Amino acid sequence: MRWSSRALWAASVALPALLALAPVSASAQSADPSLAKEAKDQSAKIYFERCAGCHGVLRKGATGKNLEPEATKKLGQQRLEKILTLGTEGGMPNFDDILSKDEIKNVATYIQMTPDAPPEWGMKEMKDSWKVTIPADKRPTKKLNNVNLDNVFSVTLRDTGEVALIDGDTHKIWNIVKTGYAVHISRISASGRYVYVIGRDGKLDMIDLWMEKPEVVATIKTALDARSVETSKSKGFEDKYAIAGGYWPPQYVIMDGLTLEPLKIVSTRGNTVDGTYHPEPRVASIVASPIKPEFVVNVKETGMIKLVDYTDIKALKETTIESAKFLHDGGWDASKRYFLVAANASDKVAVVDTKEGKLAALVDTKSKPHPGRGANFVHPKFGPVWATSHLGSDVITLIGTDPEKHKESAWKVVAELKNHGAGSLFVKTHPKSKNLWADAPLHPERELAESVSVYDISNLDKGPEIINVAKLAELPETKAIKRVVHAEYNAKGDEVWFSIWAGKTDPSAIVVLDDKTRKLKTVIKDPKLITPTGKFNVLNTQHDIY
Ligand code: DHE
Repeated sequence: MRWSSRALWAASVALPALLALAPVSASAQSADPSLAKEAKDQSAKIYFERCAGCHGVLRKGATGKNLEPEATKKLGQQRLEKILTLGTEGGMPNFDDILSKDEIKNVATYIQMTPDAPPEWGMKEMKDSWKVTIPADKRPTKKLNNVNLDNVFSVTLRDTGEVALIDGDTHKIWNIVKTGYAVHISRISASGRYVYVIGRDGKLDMIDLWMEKPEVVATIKTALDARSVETSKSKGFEDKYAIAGGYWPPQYVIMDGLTLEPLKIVSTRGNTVDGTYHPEPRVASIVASPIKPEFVVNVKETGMIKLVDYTDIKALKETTIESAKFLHDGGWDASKRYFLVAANASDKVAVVDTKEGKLAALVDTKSKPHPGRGANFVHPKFGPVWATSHLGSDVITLIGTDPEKHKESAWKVVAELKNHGAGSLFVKTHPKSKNLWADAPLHPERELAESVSVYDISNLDKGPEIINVAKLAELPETKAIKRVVHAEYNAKGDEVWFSIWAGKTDPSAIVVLDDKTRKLKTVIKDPKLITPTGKFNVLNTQHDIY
């Protein structure tokens, strides 16, 4: 069922609210599973907030399985409730620590009902939502603070829709800035001055770090559901454009980098690599090439990687490269010529050669690679490698990335290191570090989700040290698992930071380890640090250092 009310289109409201207003579908009115309005509205909201990212708004499946009624009805109410409660080995997290029994029961019913399609979001809606709070010519002409901007961290406070800007030199919160709903990632402009923050509701906020206290200087709602943002980085285009990728509607929008004025919207709907039409090919990761005026736009469901040449956006050139379905996150190799992106539900990593504009390889891996940006280092035997951990398997995969000097290892899995568990989301190292870190926050077992593995990259055979990072924070016992997530280095590369992602009402913290000794350096605690997750160090994010 599609939406009709134009009034809704114009309203700048979040997708859950729109889904909640959806009329009950025809099949739901028949003898099929059904819910009373209130329970349906609540389940639609939970589905959007907790499930749609992996399974899709239309429930066609991606990182998570297809959840259209044909599939879910076969599983049945009881089995669905069990999966929602306990999670699965395949990477589906357990929800018994955040949802009540009734909520789980209703969501299990909801996903057996026909999905509702939300409205589109075009130029008019974007322009109506666009606001420049401080015009470019009214902004500071020089830096008005004494903070070392290279070492500022923009930290996602997932459940409050804010980012905490933390001064990495003093470990103190500099400012907390209101952003979009369930804010997802931050990226930094080529100059290092602006932080662009995208919420899951598609709200993009641009923060000026030159202000005495950084604040939002421009904002726009780019989509109803979104995950990615990036800025132009090639020579001559520094800070010129921003790009945001939509999950819904499936499209990307290129904006003016200083004002966020929307300039061009491009739909990503189309055919998958198998030739089947897909109505919801969502934009997953986006990176800007530092050497070419190009964005690499990874389209999840179709498996198409688009090299978007932004030299002339009125005559936009897209090179569409076929790879594998369900593209998700990825990062550059050390030379920044090759982009490696996980096609996670296909158990593959696609490698794009951005210099030649073609696919360099499709590498088979263990179940559901999930690298974040991945980690680059020089392996003692195989030369330069890029690493990813996995949602669905307890390994860290190393892929050779140097086709010139290490041809025999290039684009091959040269080693699989043991991670302390599956359910991993991120690996990280730094050019100045000897350590390779991997988390496992989505593991259903508390001890494993609260720990990280760390390898000495000059002696990988020694095996990992496993550190329970959550314990180091000395937080009170809670029902919710204190999921330890997302390693990020400081600008010097001598500290590694981890977030404790606990319940919305639980006290939380960021644990800072001395990278060399792997010992605790400090714990950043503050009642305002609610559900911290991703952390984006300005220098490392600006220059793609990982
Ligand atoms: Fe993310 C990156 C999508 C859930 C924290 N996440 C990404 C990217 C995508 C994505 C497409 C790559 C962006 C880029 O590089 O341009 N994430 C999704 C989802 O669809 C998913 C699975 C489910 C959802 O409903 O959103 C999802 N992500 C999460 C979380 O639950 C995490 C762990 C906590 C949170 O804050 O929401 C989370 N995702 C992150 C982080 C990055 C990220 C920290 C950036 C990694 C980096 O180092 O660059």
